[in-house]
Amino acid sequence: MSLVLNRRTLLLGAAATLSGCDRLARNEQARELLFSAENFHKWAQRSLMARDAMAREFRPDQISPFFRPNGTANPNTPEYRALWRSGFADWRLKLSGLVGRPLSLSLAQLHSLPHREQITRHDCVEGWSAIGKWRGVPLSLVLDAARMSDKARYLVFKCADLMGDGRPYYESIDMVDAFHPQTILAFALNDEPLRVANGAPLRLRVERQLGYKHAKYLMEIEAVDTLSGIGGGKGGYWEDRANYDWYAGI
Ligand SMILES: Nc1nc2c(c(=O)[nH]1)N[C@H]1C(S)=C(S)[C@@H](COP(=O)(O)O)O[C@H]1N2
Ligand SMILES: [Mo]
Repeated sequence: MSLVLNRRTLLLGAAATLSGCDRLARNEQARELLFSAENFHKWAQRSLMARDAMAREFRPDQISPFFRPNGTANPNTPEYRALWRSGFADWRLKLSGLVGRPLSLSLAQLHSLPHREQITRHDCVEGWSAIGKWRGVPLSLVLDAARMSDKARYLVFKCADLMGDGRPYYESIDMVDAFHPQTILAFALNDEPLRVANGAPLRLRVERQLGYKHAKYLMEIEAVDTLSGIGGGKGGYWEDRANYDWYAGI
């Protein structure tokens, strides 16, 4: 199943289910509250309960002793090596596309934002899984800071690594996953800074999706209204290359 939604269609859906609320909607203050990005995930939760359910979280004693790296274990490009050498001091995460305020965030800035910690199970299509404790910034906070446009339907995650065929790894998610409370930009795994093998300095955790959606080595997040024209047009490296499902919900 693949749902094509933006914030407005979702809110309209939510409003439709709230019959008898017209009077409330006519009130300007209420309207502002309804349409503020800060409150978006709450509304998504009400209108699309299944999509917005929380992924299971585990206890510390259930953490896997080793979180196996998969796919690229080191981007190893000249650009990435230079960033790594400086301890990622010169690395920036760009927020671009359909946003009111494009951002360029340093690791220090991301560290200064509120964090979330979650112990979750990562499931790879190749048939293995691992439980890890992730720490990072809720993606919704960054999207609110960038004043994402109502026209945005997807976020595209651009990575630092090139794959065997020379194409860059990338992924994309819709707004339901973007504003999900467990969707974070993670910079730590098991209480240590993210290792290169697991996506340093920053990776996506999108816990209701299979492993390949969790883009590592993040460089840029672009808000777009269509995925056509990006990469092969199917929304991700493996979607383009091997016909993996774009919607890989678990
Ligand atoms: N940039 C980038 N992100 C990526 C990959 C990759 O090769 N490059 N592999 C994906 C796959 S298939 C999986 S299962 C997970 C593996 O994450 P890990 O290396 O921390 O185990 O990262 C995903 N994100
Ligand atoms: Mo995977």
